[in-house]
Amino acid sequence: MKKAGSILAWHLILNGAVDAQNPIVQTNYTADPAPLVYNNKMYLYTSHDENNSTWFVMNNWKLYTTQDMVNWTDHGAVASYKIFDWAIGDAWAIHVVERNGKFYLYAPVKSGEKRRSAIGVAVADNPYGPFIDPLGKPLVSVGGGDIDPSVFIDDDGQAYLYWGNPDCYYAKLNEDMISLKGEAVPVPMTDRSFGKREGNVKGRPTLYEEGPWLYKRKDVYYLLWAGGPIPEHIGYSTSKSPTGPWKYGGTLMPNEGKSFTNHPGIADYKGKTYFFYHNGALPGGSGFNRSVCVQEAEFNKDGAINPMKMTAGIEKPLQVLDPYQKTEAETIAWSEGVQASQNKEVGVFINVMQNNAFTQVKNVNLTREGATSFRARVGTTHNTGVTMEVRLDAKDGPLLATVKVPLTGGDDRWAVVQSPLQKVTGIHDVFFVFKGEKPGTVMYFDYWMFTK
Ligand code: FUB
Repeated sequence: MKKAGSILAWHLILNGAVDAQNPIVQTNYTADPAPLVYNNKMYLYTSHDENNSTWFVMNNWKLYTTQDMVNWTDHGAVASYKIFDWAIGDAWAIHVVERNGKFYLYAPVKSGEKRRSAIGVAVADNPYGPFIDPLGKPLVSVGGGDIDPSVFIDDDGQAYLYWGNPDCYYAKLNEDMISLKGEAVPVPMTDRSFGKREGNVKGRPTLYEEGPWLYKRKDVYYLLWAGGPIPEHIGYSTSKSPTGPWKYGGTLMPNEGKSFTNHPGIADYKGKTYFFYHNGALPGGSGFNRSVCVQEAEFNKDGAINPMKMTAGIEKPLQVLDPYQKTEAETIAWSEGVQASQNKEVGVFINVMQNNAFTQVKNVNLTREGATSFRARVGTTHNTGVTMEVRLDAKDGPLLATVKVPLTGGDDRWAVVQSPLQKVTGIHDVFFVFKGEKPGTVMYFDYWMFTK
């Protein structure tokens, strides 16, 4: 068994630190990606595999956001299964959608009364929560494997909820988004719709396993799903209607990546289509220690989605990052040796776990003249020369600034420190490299900015 926190001491297993982007999050294990585009920003809700799990140990859901698809900001846990009074655990795959300025979180959790999964809905006034259960009971409890809810709102305003493992169901939602319009409808499991499963089918006659995600492009409806047998791949089906009949479209992503599950999510953003999935690619990764990933999806002229293999992620940021605005330390393109933590004093912050740990922020716009100093909110519990270096383009790249981190005494006590900054211009990656000899609690880092 690995020690708690050992996931943070990993070294890169993809293309070398500066180029990799997948998995999107290196500071926690995350699974079941559920993207939401709202007000020109990509929100990514995930489930959260607790460190060193040997089963699905999942208690809360996390939120990450980006505007450039490479630097992701960690907003911490935005809800847990405890928002549902009737739930006793199992914060599995959620989906959050927006309607008329309200945010609806559909969640499978274990019902205390039924001792099995049921789907609840919780509502918030903004994407960050708090999410409140308006029903005080499950929205769906059919009993046929009520997990993996996903919601799609069609152009005519009708919302559809899909879910289920091993059966797939859909139901229409009323405009209030918290009640069903009519009954749950089982989706016919035919070879034509979901492909034929070979060998021992064990009550699963087609390739469909779980994780249905409904998406529309032009006039075609796509149902993406995780397919069996285990280890899972991602398959998809298409239809002219949001309720089928479905036509099997083939394998979208074959099984790979050290997780026996996979889980699709897809969203259009700034003229591109992004496909989200998960694997076990981080050190310590496995089917119960998963990580969310993203890459671009491409469509053929006939509407088929190009099959894809797992890649290192998005290479080209969609926009530059402005260093003259306060940026959270937990806005990261890539990191090693740091953990995201959260408290009531500063919200989410970075906890540095080892000497030479670093975070990388991509595509920082330094073309504007005049930055002469670097400012950051930091802290440490040590008085043994803890420093934070600001470097250009690599973790051993040109040194722009060195900040001495004062002894503050804990992650509830912080200091804003300032250091002179070397003159620099152009668009660069910025690396924060942390130096200190006390493994586990080197220092804390909350935000940074360049100033005149
Ligand atoms: O994360 C728990 C379960 O694993 C999800 O509900 C499935 O989709 C699979 O990813």
